[in-house]
Amino acid sequence: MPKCWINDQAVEVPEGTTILNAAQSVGLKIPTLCYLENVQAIGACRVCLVEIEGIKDLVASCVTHVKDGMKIFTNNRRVREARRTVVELLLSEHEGDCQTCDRNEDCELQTLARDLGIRELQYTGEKALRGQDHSTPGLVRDSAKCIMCRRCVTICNEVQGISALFPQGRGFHTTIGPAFAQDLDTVTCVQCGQCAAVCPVGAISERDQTDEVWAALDDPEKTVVVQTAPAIRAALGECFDYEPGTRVTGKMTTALRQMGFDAVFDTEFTADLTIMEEGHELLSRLKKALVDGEPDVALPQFTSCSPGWIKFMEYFYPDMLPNVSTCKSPQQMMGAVIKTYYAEKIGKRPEDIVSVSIMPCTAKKYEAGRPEMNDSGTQDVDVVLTTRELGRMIQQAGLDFDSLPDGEMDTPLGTGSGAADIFANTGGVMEAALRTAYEVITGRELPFEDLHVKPIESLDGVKEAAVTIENPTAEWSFLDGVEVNVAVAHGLGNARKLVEKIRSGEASYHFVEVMTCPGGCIGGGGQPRITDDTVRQKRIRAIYDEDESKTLRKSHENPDILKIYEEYFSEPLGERSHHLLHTHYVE
Ligand code: HC1
Repeated sequence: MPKCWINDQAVEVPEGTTILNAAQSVGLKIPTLCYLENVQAIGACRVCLVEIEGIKDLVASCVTHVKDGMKIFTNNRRVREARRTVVELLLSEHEGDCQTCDRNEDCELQTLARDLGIRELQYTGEKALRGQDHSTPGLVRDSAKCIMCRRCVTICNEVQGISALFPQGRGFHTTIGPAFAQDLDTVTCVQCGQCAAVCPVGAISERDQTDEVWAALDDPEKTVVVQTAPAIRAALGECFDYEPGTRVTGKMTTALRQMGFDAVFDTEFTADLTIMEEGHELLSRLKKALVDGEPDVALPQFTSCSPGWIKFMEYFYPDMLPNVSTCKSPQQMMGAVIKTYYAEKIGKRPEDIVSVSIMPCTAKKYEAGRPEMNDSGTQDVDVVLTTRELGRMIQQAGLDFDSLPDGEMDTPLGTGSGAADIFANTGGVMEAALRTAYEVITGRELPFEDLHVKPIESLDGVKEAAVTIENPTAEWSFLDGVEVNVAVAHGLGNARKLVEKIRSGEASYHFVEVMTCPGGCIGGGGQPRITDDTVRQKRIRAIYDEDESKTLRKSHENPDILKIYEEYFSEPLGERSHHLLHTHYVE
């Protein structure tokens, strides 16, 4: 192990460790605007400069490896002045409308300028002409704020494998965006928002729709109903400086009620409904293939709750769309249920209701506006807000989040099982489905410790598990001894690898879960911004804690789910379900 001295402190690190990581390992922070743990280390921003004794020029610590005997200075006068100059030059080019920027007080450049003591701009002059892009429902780009850090380019190309963003032009006139300076809606952008989640400044953000929601809340003629996604409860607290992974379900519910929502519902209710529908859809496909001998049954079945993934399949693998479950996402099932079943219960017409959802995802904004999502006769979900937008609304409402008491969601659409909680984590939809499907087939509980399917719970990009069916009930006897093979991918780059293997026949499964974002929805593009896996892990743990804290941990045992089938849908895959809960996707 090389031993070096960082600011006179002896540090031993494994071979190949960068100076940036070595400093972090002993609690020394070196600022950076372009580094992304495990994803990008390119020394583009030059903010992480350090001095090495005996070397003339300062070096970028994110791309320089520690060598035995190195003497490194991370914060001496020379380093501080160089860093300051780098940031002053970035500020000279940056569109500095900080007071009105949605990243005000949440901007890495602003924070760094403050930390470096920059109080006035040293350099002013010509600014490159760069434009704005409002072409998509999910995202807004303002290139005048871009600092060319390349984080968005790397995440879009190397992690998501979408390749919608590139550096173009040269030198001062370089811009980052879709090829030939087109807008995002002309390229294969799936609006996952991972670019917005890693952008250090306000160059890419979610489309802000908070004003639309305030207008609805102020309209006495409207009943304004809100649903909250599983992943919000593990991350919203970060908007109020809570430790990542603090569960804030109760405070969030109270905040929403105090802001004026007429009813607060849980997307987890329709996550449970999804398991009922999607599980039965899978069993029906298996029956057609194994009993009826139908030749063209599309297997494996792919999950369909993540809208970026759906768009990905439509763009890149349209021939495999029959494999995608016909189930709408839980967000869209809730939208349809609110404007039909719930509307009937409260004696309202669908057009009298404004249905708002709080999602960790920018693609959900796009999903809500898809033409297929109007089965109530009006748009089923009217407005989608991200976790970050909800955080801003709570601040605008003047609520002291910390002192809010815990509230309970409303009935009948506010109850979710532990299986629905874990939808937020990569592997969670699959585990939830197996908890129910195994029990439907055998009458017995999934035979895994604490109901967890451990092989699919990690942050590995592609994961597999197998469950052998033993002693099924008479109805499912054709599955006796069948090993059900499942796979899980998160992040679209991993999804592409998995789909390619399935397509080529190299791998074969019965059921496959894909979530668009790294880590699943807990790492969604609309969540409080993160640049490393530590926060993802904490959110994932918080979600499993929520699941394990419940006695209701299986979707098919949710009493309100049983009730809605009894009162409204009759049975999974029935006629009304077909109309309201399922859809089809187009090439
Ligand atoms: Fe998700 Fe889903 S898990 S897609 O990540 O299936 O966004 O949280 O709400 O719809 O339930 C998102 C989260 C979310 C849906 C559910």
